Amino acid sequence: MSDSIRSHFRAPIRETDPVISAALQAEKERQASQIELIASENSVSRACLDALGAEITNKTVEGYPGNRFHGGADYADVVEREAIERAKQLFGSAYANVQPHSGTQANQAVFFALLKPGDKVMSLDLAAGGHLSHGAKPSQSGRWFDIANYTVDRDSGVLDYDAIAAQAEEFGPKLLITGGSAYPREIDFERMRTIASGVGARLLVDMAHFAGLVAGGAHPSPVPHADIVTCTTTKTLRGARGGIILTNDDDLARKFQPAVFPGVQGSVHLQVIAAKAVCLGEALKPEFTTYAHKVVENARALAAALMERQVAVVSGGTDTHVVLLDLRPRGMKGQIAQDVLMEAGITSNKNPVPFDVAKPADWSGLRLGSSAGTARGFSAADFTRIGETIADLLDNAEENATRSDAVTRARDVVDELCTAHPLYE
Ligand code: DSN
Repeated sequence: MSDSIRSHFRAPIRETDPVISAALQAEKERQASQIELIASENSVSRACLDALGAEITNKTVEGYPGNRFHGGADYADVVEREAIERAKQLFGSAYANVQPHSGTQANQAVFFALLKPGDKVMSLDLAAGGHLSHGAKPSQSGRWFDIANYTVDRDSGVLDYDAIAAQAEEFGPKLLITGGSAYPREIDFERMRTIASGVGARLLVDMAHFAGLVAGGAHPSPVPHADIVTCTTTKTLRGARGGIILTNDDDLARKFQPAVFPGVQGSVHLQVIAAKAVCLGEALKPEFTTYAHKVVENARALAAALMERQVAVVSGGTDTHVVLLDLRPRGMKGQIAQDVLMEAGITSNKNPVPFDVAKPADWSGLRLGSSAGTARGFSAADFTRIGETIADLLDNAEENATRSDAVTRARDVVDELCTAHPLYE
């Protein structure tokens, strides 16, 4: 074997590519030393990371288990079949497609299977917590389909089902979508089913954010009520980046197979399918039920600590992992809040609040989430402390005289909590 071939198969990245290796190492250290509150993030298991770095990444397959376009697919089939069976078992659905590369592509495949360009779709407004792939103007779904958005009640910040029913009656959507990226409350799936059926629409529930809570029994399941459920495996499900489509309807299942491949995707990312199988397997274990309940308990502790310090929380609390701060009463932009938290080592993201302006730089919200902190072992008391620390940062964010002391105080809390709860070796 030549030196160059030996090196190709054996030399670690730290020897072959110092630039990328250093960035990966720095990112690992960043995650270990910062408190991660971005609601769409989590910390996957060592086993998930192992799957993502496995040699199965070399394998090209198209099609589905038992019916591939390429040879040598025996182990690919084992992995994908296992992922499918685990997803079906975990969520109690008759069909699962685990190939979508992301939640957006899962939704794109559903659109491709059920709709023609110009068809009517009704979904939750982005500012009220919806998702880009549900018909936002800059996305393909917003360009190719006739979209109407429903929103939340202006006073309570929660969905107004009577208003949604009236709007659906008037608009007549072919597809009604609920779920999204920042709606913090439980959705009445039964009511949404009734509204969809009343106007002859299919109901799609995008549970990308709360799928892990459903898996762990900490949130009602949309699966018995929706025609289609999509999700990612990333967020509360604590796994690899990627999407899943679920349905109990055989006709829809038959449409989703060709809609994913070759409809909107090509070959399968098998290393990701393996990691999805791993995280779905983890979510089937009793420990995951404990984790999911703690995620909600911790988010509630975070929201309560913030509200105690006069930080407004959209809808007055949370039923999930999401805590959405409304900074309008403080006259503060989300970007300012994101920046001061970041300076202290707390990662979050600016977000619109319901009825907010369209321009991201002027959004008035800050989205927080408890999934990643809970994964590393933070307790409700820790989240109370994090809430108090964030309130202190927000109180001083725009005060030149006191900002840097507040950041120093917060950095001490972050260091203490991160040191007490290490991540990977
Ligand atoms: N939808 C984006 C978010 O919630 O942050 C990415 O998953």
